[in-house]
Amino acid sequence: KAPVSPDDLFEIDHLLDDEERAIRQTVRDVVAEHVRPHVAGWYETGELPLRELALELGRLGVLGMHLEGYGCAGTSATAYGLACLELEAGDSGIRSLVSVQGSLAMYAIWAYGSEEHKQEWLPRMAAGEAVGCFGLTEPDFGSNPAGMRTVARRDGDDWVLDGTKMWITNGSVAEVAVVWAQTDEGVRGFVVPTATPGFTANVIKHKMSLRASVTSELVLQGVRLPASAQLPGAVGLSGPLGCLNEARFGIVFGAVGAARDCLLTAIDYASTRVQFDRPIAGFQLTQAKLADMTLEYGKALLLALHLGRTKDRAGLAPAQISLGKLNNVREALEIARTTRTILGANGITLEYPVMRHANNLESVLTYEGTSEMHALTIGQTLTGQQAFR
Ligand code: TGC
Ligand code: FAD
Repeated sequence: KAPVSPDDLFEIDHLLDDEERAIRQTVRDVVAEHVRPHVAGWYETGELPLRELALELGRLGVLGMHLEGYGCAGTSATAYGLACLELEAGDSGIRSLVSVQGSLAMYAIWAYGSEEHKQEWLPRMAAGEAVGCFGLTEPDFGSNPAGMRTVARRDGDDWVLDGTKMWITNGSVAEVAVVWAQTDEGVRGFVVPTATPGFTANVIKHKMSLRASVTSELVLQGVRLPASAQLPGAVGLSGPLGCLNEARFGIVFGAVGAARDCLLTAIDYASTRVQFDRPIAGFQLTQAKLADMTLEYGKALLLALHLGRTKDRAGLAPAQISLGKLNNVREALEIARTTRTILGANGITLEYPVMRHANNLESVLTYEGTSEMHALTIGQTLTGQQAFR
């Protein structure tokens, strides 16, 4: 009998409508043409043509695609998730570019910005003509952003920002940074054009993960901004955490894309690699690995689709997003590692996508809330006991 693909085994296509299948195919085609042929090279050199990619992704319409108005497509959350899945099947770094642009920087402006902020930035960001970044993490405050030291002080009508942000995706290429800072009234967000005097961004080098992505340190030294730079709708830590909900949701789907790319690689390789005079796919131990990986892949995809449908119908509580991020990134990483064993020595090279995905997923496990933070969020919801502090 002809082999059946994991998606067909789970009858995934029947769970999607025509528009969702069309969006999925369009993004898959663009990834096949513009990402797959080049991504191993970008990963190896640690350099990627981010500007051209942003414009291509803008033409594709995925930058802020789930937002309404201002040049954004206003698709469902599920459709956005499916796009993230296809992008991350190419590389987590490409999905990161889209997450940070659409779900963090654009979402912050869309949800909390003034009409002037929206008019000024959103259409250009949706088109990929302006790149955004999101500065929450600091050198000494990652999981605990409440402790941030970056400050915004009033000086007459102006704001003056001082501080350092760390591990900021797109930081040194961005035209605009959404920066979170302490004020006398608590945490507030600011729209900072990166050309403002006192703003500098330094590329973080020597990464072993997310190498096809730009990660930077932001230094703000006396960055003077007009009163209008503050995001009027963001009050307290719920401002940045509200943006993280959007980006984490994209990762719930995205991680499944990286897992699929590994699983399909494993099936293909095992079918053609011959040892002891037969394809290794014919050995029971290999089949057990493929079966277990397919189970976890399918369960992760079904969970993502369920969360997508729930978000589109009624919205998601933070702990529900944590369920998806914790499970799907953890299982994707496990699938990448098991695939690596099936590929033997070939698995450690960039000839195959597997080690690249595995290394990327180490970052995905940590950013947007570590797996421990998501476990604690779920634990808090189940027990009513807060165990962070
Ligand atoms: P806590 O006291 O629980 O809450 C403070 C205020 O925030 C509200 N809140 C939320 N609001 C919206 N969405 C959520 N998920 C929320 N969680 C909490 C809460 O109701 C409260 O509101 P209010 O009005 O009473 O003030 O906060 P806490 O300080 O105890 O921290 C909670 C914790 C640990 C869960 C949170 O700090 C956290 O999530 N930490 C992880 C930090 C993180 O994820 N950073 C990510 C940085 S961005 C990034 O990684 C981009 S990677 C690139 C890419 O995406 O590709
Ligand atoms: P820490 O918070 O120091 O945690 C270290 C370990 O301690 C983790 O295992 C953690 O789970 C554990 N831990 C901490 N507190 C507890 C506790 N209470 N209980 C149990 N365990 C605990 N940030 C941005 O703001 N914008 C970006 O664009 C961005 N992009 C990123 C891109 C990459 C490639 C990476 C790697 C990170 C990026 N980040 C970004 C930062 C990311 O969000 C943080 O790395 C993450 O939130 C974790 O913070 P940390 O690295 O300081 O780890």
